[in-house]
Amino acid sequence: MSKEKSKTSGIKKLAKDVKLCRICHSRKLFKFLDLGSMPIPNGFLKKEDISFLEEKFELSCLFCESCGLVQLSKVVNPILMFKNYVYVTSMARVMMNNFSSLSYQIYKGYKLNKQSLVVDIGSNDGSLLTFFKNYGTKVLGVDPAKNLSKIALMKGIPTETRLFNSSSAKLIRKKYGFADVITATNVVAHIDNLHALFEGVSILLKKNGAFVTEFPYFVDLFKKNEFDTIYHEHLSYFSLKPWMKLIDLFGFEVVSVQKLSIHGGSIRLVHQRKDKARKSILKTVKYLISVEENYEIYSKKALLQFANRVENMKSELMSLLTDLKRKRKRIVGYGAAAKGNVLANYFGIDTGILDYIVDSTPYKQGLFTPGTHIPIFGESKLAEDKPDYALIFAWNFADEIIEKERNFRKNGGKFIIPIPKIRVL
Ligand code: JHZ
Ligand code: ZN
Repeated sequence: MSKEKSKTSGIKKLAKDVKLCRICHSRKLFKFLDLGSMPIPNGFLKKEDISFLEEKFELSCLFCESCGLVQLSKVVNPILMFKNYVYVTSMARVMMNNFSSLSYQIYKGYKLNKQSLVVDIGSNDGSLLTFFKNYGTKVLGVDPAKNLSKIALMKGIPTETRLFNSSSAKLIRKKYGFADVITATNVVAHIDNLHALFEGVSILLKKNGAFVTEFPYFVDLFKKNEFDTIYHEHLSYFSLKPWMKLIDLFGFEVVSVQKLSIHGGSIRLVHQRKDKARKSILKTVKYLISVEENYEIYSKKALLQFANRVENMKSELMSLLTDLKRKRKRIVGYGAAAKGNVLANYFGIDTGILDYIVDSTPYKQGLFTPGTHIPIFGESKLAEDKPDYALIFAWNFADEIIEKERNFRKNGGKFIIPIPKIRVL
């Protein structure tokens, strides 16, 4: 039997090197973090695929010395990563609450009505658009994942199964008309060609329309050691300074900025086309950029110190886990998060340490983690099996998980939370 992995065999180019900054096109890219090579973090495996060779890709971070954008050194072919996507937004209550607040803010703020069209880029299972639909607006999802578009369609959310760029924007405009609002939550970091994204937004958005985006904020990643959110799907790690440079190129301005706690710390930005008549919030943005500079996220030295902190966390967690194993403790994982696969692969946490991982996502149950091959079960296994420790890979949901699983601790179980610093509760 061939050892070639069937999933990748039809794809011509699996990955390409990043030579130019995707915002300012500078070549002055400084590598400050190298997490080695690992499989794509949502590349969960079926049992029968475990014996096949897994494709591994370099995971390194570059800092653009010209505009300040942090980006990966490799772009893995998006077809490989997103065609059949296992991450389902509606699984997490926190995400749904966030969508509820976003849709309320935009529906009220932009006085949307039943004629208004809201287009969501990277619409996943249609979770965000369901809120807008319930307010009575017209909605359209755009997402390349066939499996997710199907779910969205079943929920009554019309969805175009394709990547968003200038040509799909034209097609959508022709078919559905101009959009009053375009949303893009947790997806801009996935997009290689940011210029094409903004070209598409410019094509599709009404003159006074709003472009709303949310993405994990690099300042939080840096401050809170969230190195495991660095993975192949996330091509860029945005802070405001480079982002402002990008939107300026396309004639947009920020009209609202909010910090959010989701995904370890994110930012929500509302943009409109530049308009002199509008009271500018540039002062606020400038203040936030000065805060970024105070954190030294634009300093090569501070970025190298970040890389050092990651190394220290690796030795600390691994000595805790190996010590527990020496004491014959049974350890499992909680939440087969994509970021958990980065942490496990980089630190070397495999089935020698974890018996299994529990996860609420039906898609992931029965599969095995990429690279480390840890089996995934439903959450109920934790209560049935009563292991001694559960390492929370989905540390961004630690409060929600600990609250839900209070019986685990009542019965003597302990949780290990790896990020921002290692804690045992
Ligand atoms: P979660 C995702 O990363 C993927 P991941 C994506 N690429 C992205 O950009 C970011 O988010 C920002 C499970 N769980 O959401 C569900 C439980 O089992 O932190 C998920 O598998 N029980 C789009 O994958 C995982 O944990 C629970 O009670 O790192 C969490 O993954 C809860 C709350 C979650 O994202
Ligand atoms: Zn740049």
